[in-house]
Order: sequence, then C-alpha cells, then structure tokens
Amino acid sequence: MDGLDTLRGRYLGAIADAADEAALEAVRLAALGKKGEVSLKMRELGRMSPEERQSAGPALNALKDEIASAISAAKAGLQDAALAERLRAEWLDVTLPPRPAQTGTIHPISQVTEEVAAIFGDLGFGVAEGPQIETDWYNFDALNIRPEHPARTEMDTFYMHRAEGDNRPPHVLRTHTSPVQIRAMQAQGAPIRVIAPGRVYRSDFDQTHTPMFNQVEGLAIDRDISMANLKWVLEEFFAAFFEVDGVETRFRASHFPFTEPSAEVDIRCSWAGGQLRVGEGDDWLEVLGSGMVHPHVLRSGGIDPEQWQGFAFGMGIDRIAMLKYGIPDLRAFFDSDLRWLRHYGFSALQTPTLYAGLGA
Ligand code: 2U9
Repeated sequence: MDGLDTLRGRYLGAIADAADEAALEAVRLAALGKKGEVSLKMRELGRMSPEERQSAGPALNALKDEIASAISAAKAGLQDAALAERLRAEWLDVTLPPRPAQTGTIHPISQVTEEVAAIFGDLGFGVAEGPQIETDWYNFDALNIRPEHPARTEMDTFYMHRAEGDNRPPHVLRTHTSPVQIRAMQAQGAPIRVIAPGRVYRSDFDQTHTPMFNQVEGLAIDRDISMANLKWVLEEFFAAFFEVDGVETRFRASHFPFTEPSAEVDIRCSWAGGQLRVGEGDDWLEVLGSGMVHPHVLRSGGIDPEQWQGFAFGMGIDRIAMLKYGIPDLRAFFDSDLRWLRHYGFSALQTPTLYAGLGA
C-alpha cells in the first residue's frame, strides 16, 4: 500500500520528538484516533479488491501496532524521567542535625488563660469569646449599668470615634468580658456554664493599672444554683490553680450593678518570708468579685428570672498570673522584652492539663 512508509516515518519521528504526555496523546489521536490517518486508511480496506486487501491489511495492522507500542514505550520513558527528576529534586538528607531548640516562649498571660480554661473545663464550663469593640448596650445597659453610672464616662471608658451624622449606636472598647456572657445567654439560653477570658480596656494607667488588661469571668445558670455552689466552684478552682490541697475563701458583702447579692472574695494565704503561700497562714488576699446574676441581666440575655438563677464572677488574669508566678510588675507583661519573656515564659510543648500538671 502506497504511503505507509511515509506515515511510519512521520509518526515514529513525532513520537520521538514528543516532550510530554500531552504531546504523545496528540500524536496518538492524529494517527490512531477515530479520524486519525491510520484509522482512515483502515477504512479504505473495504473498498479494495480481495487481493489488494490481503497485502495491505497486514501491513496496516503492523503499522498500527508499531505506532501504538512506540507511544507506550515513549510514555513509559517520560514517566521514568519524571520520577527520576522528582527523586533528584525532593532529595532529603536524613543525616542533617535537627533544627536548634525552640527559642520562643508562651506568654504567662496565655499560659494562665489556658490553665484557667483547663480547670473550669474540668468543672463543666465551656469557653465563650466575643468582640472587643462592643455597643454600649452590650457593655453597659444589658448589665444593668445605668446611663448615669460613672463607669460610662470618658474618664473610664474608651469610646470609638463617631463621624458626624453617624446614627449607629455608640461603640466602646469593652470594659469587661461580661458582654460575651450576655451574647452566650442569648445564643444558648439556660442552663448554661461558661467562662469568658479575654482583653478588656479601661482608661487607667499607673503602677497597678494598664489601659488594656485580661479578665476571666464565669457564669453558671440553672434552676436552683446558689451562692453555696459559687463558693464550692471557687474553692475547687483556687486549689487547682495554685496547686494546693485546699483553699479557704472569705466572702465580703459588696455591690455591683450586675449581681445581687454581690461579694468580694478573698483567699487564705501567708506572706511569711515575703513569699506567697496560698491556702495556709493568717492573711487574706482579695482575688475576685462575684454574686448572683441580677434579674435584669438575665432578662437582657433572654432568660426568664422566674425560672432560672445563677452566679457570676470576675477576676483579673494578669493579677492571678503575677501571684502564681511571682511576677512583681504588671507593666512588664506588655513590654515585649525578650529577656523577661525568656525568664517568665513557658514551653510551647507543655500544654496545661490537670493530669500532667498546670504550670509544670
Ligand atoms: C453577666 C452577669 C454578671 C461578673 C462579675 C465581678 C463581679 C468583678 C472584677 C474583678 C477584678 C473585674 O478584673 S476586675 O477588675 N469583676 O468584680 N465580675 S461579678 O458578673 C457578671 C458577668 C456577666 C452576664
């Protein structure tokens, strides 16, 4: 059959020149595809005399097989080359020494936040989070803090700038994490047990106050929760946090707009030799504010105070971190001084858990 040698030469050449699998596939279609040149020639066989067909048929079949096997061989060659290139590029020296030891540390505030979450998690509390920029409703009104309350003045609260004509409600940097718990009550309803750790902002700066600090608040609402449950939870918490067998608490009557009755809570301690020991001695350390959630506040969270009641508390994370880890100056928390962080920081590989030790 005429032209078979030409076809053979052209396609075997194209196969040898194909640089990748896509090019090979193009050659296959051009030769052996439905409308490929070899396939069209096969169709011509039908129109030939039996004698012609007898010689052309085997020749065409042989050409078809030769092209097909040349394509397979070229494909295998390309795949081998690709694998060899990958092996060359992804080469790994397993005898290299390990990277130098980690130099970064976990900030004591992050560490203590994790410790607090681990302890309250064990007591059945979830962790809730919320925005740091809040409406004045969530930060104040929902918490029964009236418009004339001094905490709402610009002396104490950072108000977000409002352009003239902006009719949105005033926004503030949250002054406590309580709005998180209002949002949690609205989202989950009762019963509920959550803690809300996070950054809060007050316009205050001196030796013992920074304009941003960290708080953790807790909330437990159920049918018959009382101050007795609060006392037990707090004593469990402080014993676990300070890693001692037991801690006695002392409740002193106080007043907050969001709780009624309210109490400030002290823990028994000793300062013998200038060193704090929690759970022993004759001194008392004020650590916390607390109380039974005010009915108005439950209503703000969409919870019926005729059906549900519960306790809430709040404490400064920075303060309990200073007490536990003997950190003398609050402002050092926010200096980003690497020497300080190396000294007071924690290993990233030691997550606080109750079974492996909190601050180990
Ligand atoms: C809801 C209802 C009530 C949280 C509470 C305190 C008392 C308190 C201070 C401790 C030191 C703030 O960081 S601090 O300056 N907090 O005394 N906080 S009761 O009460 C709530 C919270 C949320 C819905």
